[in-house]
Amino acid sequence: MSILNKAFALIAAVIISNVVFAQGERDPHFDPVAIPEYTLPDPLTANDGTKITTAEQWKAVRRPEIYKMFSEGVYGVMPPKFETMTFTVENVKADACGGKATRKEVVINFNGQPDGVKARLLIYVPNNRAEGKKAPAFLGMNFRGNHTVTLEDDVTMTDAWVPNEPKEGRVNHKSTEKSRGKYQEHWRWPIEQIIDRGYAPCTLFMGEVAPDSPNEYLKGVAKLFPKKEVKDGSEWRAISMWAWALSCALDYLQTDPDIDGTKVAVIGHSRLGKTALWAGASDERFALVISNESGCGGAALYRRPVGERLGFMKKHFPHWFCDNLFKYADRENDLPFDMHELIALQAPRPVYVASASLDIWCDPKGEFLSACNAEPAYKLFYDNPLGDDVNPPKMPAIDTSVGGIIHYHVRTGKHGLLPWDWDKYMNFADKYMK
Ligand code: GTR
Repeated sequence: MSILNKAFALIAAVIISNVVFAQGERDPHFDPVAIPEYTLPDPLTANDGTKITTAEQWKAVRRPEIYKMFSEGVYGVMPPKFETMTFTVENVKADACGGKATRKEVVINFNGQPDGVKARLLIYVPNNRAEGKKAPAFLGMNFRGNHTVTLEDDVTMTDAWVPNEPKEGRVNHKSTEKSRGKYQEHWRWPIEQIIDRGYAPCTLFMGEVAPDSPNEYLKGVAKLFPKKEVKDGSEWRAISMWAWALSCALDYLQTDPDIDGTKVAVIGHSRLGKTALWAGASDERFALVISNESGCGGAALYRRPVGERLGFMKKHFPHWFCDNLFKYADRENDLPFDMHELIALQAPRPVYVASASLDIWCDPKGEFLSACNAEPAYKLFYDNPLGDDVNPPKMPAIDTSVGGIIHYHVRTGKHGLLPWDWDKYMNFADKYMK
């Protein structure tokens, strides 16, 4: 080895060991080289061995089979929605964001009872629209409350449980005035950027639906349902509750006179990216689905032992997934499905999967391969769903948005949903939602 090569090797070792060190408990699975061979389940082989060759067979036979595996084996079974659900529009402001948008808050009362569980949907409709034209929309949850994603000081502050962070104005699990507009830099909803592109940003706080804590998550919409007596490991958990609420929010959006309810994209980052994929799979009315760095339990393939693994999730996030999934902790290769089939469930709708170059925890390559391996299902509907510029297993160049109706990018940098990502999502949406 030349001196120069030795120097490079040393620098690489230092960088890798720093990443490992920084990841603490996440160390054991950070190993960019040792990926054993694996075979992905074929999305087009039905449970009885039949080969699926047409879109009709996919819709009637295979899609329901795959959906059932994810429902009973990953996120838990969602109950039906209440026919008595109500929506009340409040706090309307016609000249929000310097006149660019009309803001409204919609109180969703999930069972319509006076003491029912409620969540507020925050909506900004762009004012600059052609006469009578309804706006396409992006719907997704936020991490810390609607009042944290906007600088407007009259948006209702959530009184739901929040994780403590005194520096950001969250104490005793409650939000304070100090938390207004303090949305985490990397989890952002760039409201004006979205409005300027002609889309309506629509968001609700995950904690009003199911607080994001193993000890608290049953204190949201779960309260509305009787406890199941027979437990078979498929009971719904927080991600299913969040996805269920997104579908309730879509019910409202389809009635809003200013929104085009047939053009609503569902989007989410990280744990909410897992949620967006599950919401898209569960409610086919979503016109387009976006997974931003959803990682393990989202787009990333379980069969690649890179980044987060099921054993870690079982310990830290037992309230996200149903118990049946955790039976596969440390034996992910035995799973009867893999996450490319969750992407396949989005077919034939446009789907965008994205990663960040330093976000090893989410396994960018696993997310990319998952998107690519959803292709057989999309091929039942389109000639060239991946487009000409995607050549799996080779990762596309960094900071390049690639693909066809299945789209992908890996952005430079860390875990986060940045304006750059939004720009690419809106370029993609422009093709299908305008
Ligand atoms: C991490 C978790 C990931 C991801 C992320 C997030 O701690 O391990 O699966 O969901 O949180 O949501 O930001």
